[in-house]
Amino acid sequence: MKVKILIILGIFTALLVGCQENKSNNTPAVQDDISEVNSSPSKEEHSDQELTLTTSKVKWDFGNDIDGEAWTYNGSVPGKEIRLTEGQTLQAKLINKIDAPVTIHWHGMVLPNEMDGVPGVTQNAVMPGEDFTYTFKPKHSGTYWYHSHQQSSSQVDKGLYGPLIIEPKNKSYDQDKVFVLDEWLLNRNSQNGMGMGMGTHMGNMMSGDTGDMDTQMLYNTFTVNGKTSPDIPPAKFKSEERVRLRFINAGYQKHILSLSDQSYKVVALDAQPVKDTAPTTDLLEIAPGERIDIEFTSTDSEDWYIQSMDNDSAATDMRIPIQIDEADSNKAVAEIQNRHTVSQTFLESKDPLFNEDVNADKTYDMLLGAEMHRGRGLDFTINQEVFPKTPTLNINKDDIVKVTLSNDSQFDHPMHLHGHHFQIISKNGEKLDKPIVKDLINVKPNESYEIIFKADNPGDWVFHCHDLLHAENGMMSLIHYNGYTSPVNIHDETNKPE
Ligand SMILES: [Cu+2]
Repeated sequence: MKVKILIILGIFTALLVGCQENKSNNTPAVQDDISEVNSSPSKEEHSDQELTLTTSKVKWDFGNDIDGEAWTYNGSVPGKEIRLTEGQTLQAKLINKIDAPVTIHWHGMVLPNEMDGVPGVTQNAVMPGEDFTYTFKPKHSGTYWYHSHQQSSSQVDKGLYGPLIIEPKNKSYDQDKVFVLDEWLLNRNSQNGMGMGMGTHMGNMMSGDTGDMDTQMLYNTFTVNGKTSPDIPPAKFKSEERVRLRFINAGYQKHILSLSDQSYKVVALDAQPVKDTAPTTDLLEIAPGERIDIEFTSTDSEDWYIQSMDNDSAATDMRIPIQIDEADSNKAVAEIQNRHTVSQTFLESKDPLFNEDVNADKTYDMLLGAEMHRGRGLDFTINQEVFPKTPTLNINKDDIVKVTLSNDSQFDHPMHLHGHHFQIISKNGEKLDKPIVKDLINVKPNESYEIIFKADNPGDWVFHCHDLLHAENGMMSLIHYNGYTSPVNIHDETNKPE
């Protein structure tokens, strides 16, 4: 099957490059009704949370009469939802019961380098039958997730991921739900996945947004918390409840979500709180690896859906029923027309890293490219090289580092920096007047961004595209703190950090 995919992908990318030249049976993992409002601080608040994450292969029930093999943490897709309160330390023992080496990367977390879970960079991959204990104390509340970083394009694709939520000490909401989005290539009874992909995505090509077309063509099923519609369990709210929804994109293509006529506020991006904004009914666009938190007060109108507005035949799979207590049960799929997507550059982080213009000690230009190679398919490059030949950014502790990301390809590149937050300071050469702090920025074709961060967490860190298929095919680089010596060897052949 993979050969077939590569051939079709090859044909398709040749087309695009040409254009350019002319110009499982399981219980649901995510808990319901987790938070209690105004609960008094529990005794456990400052104690450690110890847990075990055991990898296993399962036959997973995706819903809608579709099943298939998944690789899991603790037997479910997504893996166990981990919740801590600010101030708690997490101690997670990974036990590997799969016949392949694995790790856990704690996506978005600022933590000590040796806990970052990148094989060959921060640790050796955890071999079958072995274990590794990760211990760290999260610095900031927010929405995070965890996933394997060993051959991650394949292992995350198979389901080795889960949500990690750090709750603030004072909550502003009554209900808190996590939705982890993903795409799969599955055997669907009445449909031929690959054929369907090629045909329907041509429509997308015509509409102009082709940024993740290469990846879209590989999948035929969308899931939310491991389930596909109509088997995504409803989220149930009471009228007048304050609701927080946390969206995590664990897949490799961006998703556009409509919240029907429910007006809401974006309250956090990549776990960074944003300043209060006017409520909106705009569409939410969430890039691979990204997290967006929203809040709203549920009203006693009729039931509704959160639904994918992706120009993709699998969009109807991604439809989350919202049930309001005592509402008319006239659930209808709303017609959503002419809505914009929320522009992140209009939002403002509550806690900027830098309050004023600062001079960078180090600057680095990262040119993101794609190059066709006969026999090998498409390389995704940084400054015309593929990892591990991509240039390493050598920095000193306490440097202020400015990176200019420029996308010279026809594909989206959601670039993710490990171990640090960065502040976006300009888009397409224009300075942003509102600071935005993130750990991932989706750089679309022909876009450029300047980002800036403080080198305050010594180690070796990867900076890579979170379309993990792109990372696998080269789009990854290292940030190295001068004087730091990694305890592990990237050239050890069992370690596959991409
Ligand atoms: Cu990419």
